[in-house]
Amino acid sequence: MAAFKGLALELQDIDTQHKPDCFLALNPAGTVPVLDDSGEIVCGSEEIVRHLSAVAPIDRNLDLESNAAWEWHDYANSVLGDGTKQWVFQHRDGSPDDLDEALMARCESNWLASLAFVESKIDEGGWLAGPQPSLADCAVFPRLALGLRYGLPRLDTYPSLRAWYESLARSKVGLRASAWVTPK
Ligand SMILES: N[C@@H](CCC(=O)N[C@@H](CS)C(=O)NCC(=O)O)C(=O)O
Repeated sequence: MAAFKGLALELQDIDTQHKPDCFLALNPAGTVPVLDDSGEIVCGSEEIVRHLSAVAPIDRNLDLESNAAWEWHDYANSVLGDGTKQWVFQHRDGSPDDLDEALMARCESNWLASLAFVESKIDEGGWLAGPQPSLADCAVFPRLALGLRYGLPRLDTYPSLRAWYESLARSKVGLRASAWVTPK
């Protein structure tokens, strides 16, 4: 979202299996994401979106408020995110010999179902929730970038989704929003 809004943001990865004390001091619950906005600590993606939309000037071209955009935010977190995160964790942290094949098959099937769903919803204007970019695009794009980074199936058979993804990925916004998953 910071990338979409053009806000400066310094990203710091947290190993959630070995949380540093300085991170737990910011958020005793120990969950990510956490935003440190010049000393003001905001925990949780929803709270961060609300904080940034309150403190940053409202950009009329970026819809952060409609129900449709928030439904996509929830979809990105729960259906797409929860449905595939074990794939990411195992491919990122585990050994290729120890993959839980049944779990990976479920993640792959959830991923493909999500791709088909997103493909069917891409607006004629090319955005996910209406004729302009919104929280929906901010929420879904990095999830897809993460899945692709860790080897989930590519978007080749979903032409609208692929066009949406690639045009974002090539843009300045997409390059920044996926910098943390793109190998250097
Ligand atoms: N709904 C919350 C979810 C926060 C959350 O569960 N984060 C997970 C990563 S997706 C986490 O920090 N897990 C590590 C842990 O709970 O120890 C949000 O979107 O901010």
